[in-house]
Amino acid sequence: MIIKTKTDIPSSEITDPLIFKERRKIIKAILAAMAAGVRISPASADNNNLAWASLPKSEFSANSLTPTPAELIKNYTNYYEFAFNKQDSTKLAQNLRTDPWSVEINGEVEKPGSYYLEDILRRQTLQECIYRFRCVEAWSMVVPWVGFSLSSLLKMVKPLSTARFVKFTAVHQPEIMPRQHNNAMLEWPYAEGLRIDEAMHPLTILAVGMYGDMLPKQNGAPLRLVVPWKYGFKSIKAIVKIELLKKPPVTSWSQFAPNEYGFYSNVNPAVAHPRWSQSSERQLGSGFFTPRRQTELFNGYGEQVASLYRDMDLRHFF
Ligand SMILES: Nc1nc2c(c(=O)[nH]1)N[C@H]1C(S)=C(S)[C@@H](COP(=O)(O)O)O[C@H]1N2
Ligand SMILES: [Mo]
Repeated sequence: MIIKTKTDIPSSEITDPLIFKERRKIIKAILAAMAAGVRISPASADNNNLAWASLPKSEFSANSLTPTPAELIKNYTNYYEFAFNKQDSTKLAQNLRTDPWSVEINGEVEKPGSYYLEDILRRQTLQECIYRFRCVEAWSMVVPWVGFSLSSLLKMVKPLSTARFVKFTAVHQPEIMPRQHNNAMLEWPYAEGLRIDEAMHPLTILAVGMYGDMLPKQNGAPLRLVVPWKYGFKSIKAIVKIELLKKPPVTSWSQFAPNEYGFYSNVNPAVAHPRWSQSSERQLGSGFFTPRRQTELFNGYGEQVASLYRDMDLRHFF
């Protein structure tokens, strides 16, 4: 199977079809090499997690944040292609084949093409990014993602000056995704979007791993977006297409309920969801008596991102 690419990647660097079957291994090896010096940290050994101690840390990884236990992150997932219920979506997501995987990148770029994930990864620097994650349903967690900045991928394909927005499209596989099969709720495939400056912001990453290992399928393997200052639904899982556009894309949730899920959807405690308050959040894994956390504007990343929204009125912001 040959995927045509219009890229400047020398052919020697494009994966040989003979090692096609080894893709998963290659990606694992890339992760491992990045993390040279695996050790088990006493703190996480209880959870059966390997802490890949020397994976370089993103400058935005706050040391003050304690990651939510992996078992919780892995078992409490929103993946509506599979199920509405968080346990069922975790289980059914195991049916997704994530290997081989390629991403089509097109639109307002100099180098459109279909890129194999491992060819993308070879050119990226993986980092550990410990980020807060806030779902619009008012729960939150802290996730130690492994990923690379979206901007460095976009730079690889050279956006044209006409590129003003980026649209992301998730995989469409109704055979294994029951709710796509039934046409339930959203227009499938799941699609999300960012303004180009949001996409180029260094906080915005594409994640391929979590807790120093490959991303679990239910958490969006093999490639998902993470935009930590926006509500979780913007962080689209299982991306197969990235388009650079002149106009704002139609996105699944804002198409479904425009008055509840806006295109921007920046975390904002002052703007209530029509059906519930956004002023506080339940932290996954916190004890019964732990008070809810006060939600912060831009999920606590205001210092980094507030300037992107200088001209906008935060009171009408969703
Ligand atoms: N393709 C796809 N991406 C998705 C979703 C989804 O249903 N399908 N759910 C979103 C929502 S609502 C949230 S809160 C996060 C959840 O990420 P997690 O399951 O890894 O915690 O994924 C987002 N990305
Ligand atoms: Mo969500």
